[in-house]
Amino acid sequence: MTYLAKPKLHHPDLPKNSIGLTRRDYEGAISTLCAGCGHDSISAAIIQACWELAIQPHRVAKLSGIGCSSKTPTYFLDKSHGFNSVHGRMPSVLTGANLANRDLIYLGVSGDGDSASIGIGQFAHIMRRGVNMTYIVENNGVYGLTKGQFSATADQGSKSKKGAVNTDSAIDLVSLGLQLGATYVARSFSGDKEQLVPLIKGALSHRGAALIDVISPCVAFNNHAGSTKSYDYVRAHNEAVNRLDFMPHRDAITTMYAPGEVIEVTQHDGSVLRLRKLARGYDAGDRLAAMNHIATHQARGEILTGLLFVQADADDLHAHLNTVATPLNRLGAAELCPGSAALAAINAELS
Ligand SMILES: Cc1ncc(C[n+]2csc(CCOP(=O)(O)OP(=O)(O)O)c2C)c(N)n1
Ligand code: SF4
Ligand SMILES: [Mg+2]
Repeated sequence: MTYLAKPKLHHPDLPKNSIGLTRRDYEGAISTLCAGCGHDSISAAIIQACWELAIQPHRVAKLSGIGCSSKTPTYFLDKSHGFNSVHGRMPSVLTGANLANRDLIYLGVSGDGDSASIGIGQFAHIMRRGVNMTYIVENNGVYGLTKGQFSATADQGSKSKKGAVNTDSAIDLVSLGLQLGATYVARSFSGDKEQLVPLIKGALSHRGAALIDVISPCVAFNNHAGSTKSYDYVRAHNEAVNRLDFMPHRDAITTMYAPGEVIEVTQHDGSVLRLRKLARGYDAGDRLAAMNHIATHQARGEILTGLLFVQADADDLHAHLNTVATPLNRLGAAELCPGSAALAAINAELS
């Protein structure tokens, strides 16, 4: 059985958010992933972020491909819209849904195989088009669901559980996302909820393509010595450039840190990203510097995490295409069919 409903009973005194919902209201079915799988921690972080933001679950559309990671939308937000697509094809389905109804909050969940192997073409185009979404890659360096083959994000020289050495160069998804034009780019670790939850909140409030690459160890096939995606390796090589505090626009903004240590970035919806700098001189507003910084640390075997780049005033695909503001399902016959005179005028322009 792959689907187990959670009992609905819960403690009557569970804390409620500003719309009267408890964390339980953002949960899904009981997970059937392996105990200790990093993906379950990411689901918990998504639940926490949506609860803290007081998002109405029915306003979220969660989309995924195929893989253990792509199964996870079943385990959170069971009152949201969901679409489990084909391996590597989530981005095109998400793009279509977003173009048809811009009023929903789009959450794409994918794996490193799903996004960096079979789906890399789709990944590239959704980033460069600036589709308004949060795109989370649950990155374990292997095809977990099909029993642990190396994926395209496995580091060159890293070892499989059976001892095979990966000879291919790794694709670094945050570098790729930066190069392709994503306007909110972050990396985190499934074992660091304190870092991950605010990063998800910031991404959900960002307008444009928001990518979060989350290193998420696969305990069944990629958590041994020699792997660069194991819990031990990531803990030992994690270098955070900053720590993010997220403040929704309705909260009063108070200054808690000395100037120089903190940068505040106001997003288009009025929410504020407060970045506590950890790396000296790191500027999350400079795309080229971010790419350089990532590559420098990668060469030393370090994994750079935090909010790596943000462009707060970014536009999205709807702005690029100048689409109508009303979702298509709310347009009437008059708007959808302007009549033969208007059609004749358009045809005349083209002749
Ligand atoms: C078109 C197609 N090709 C291959 C497969 C087999 N397949 C299913 S999941 C998967 C890899 C999943 O890896 P990843 O996206 O990294 O997810 P994980 O299980 O590691 O979370 C593969 C190759 C498939 N389902 N569909
Ligand atoms: S096989 Fe790996 S990725 Fe899949 S559920 Fe188990 S630990 Fe997670
Ligand atoms: Mg994987």
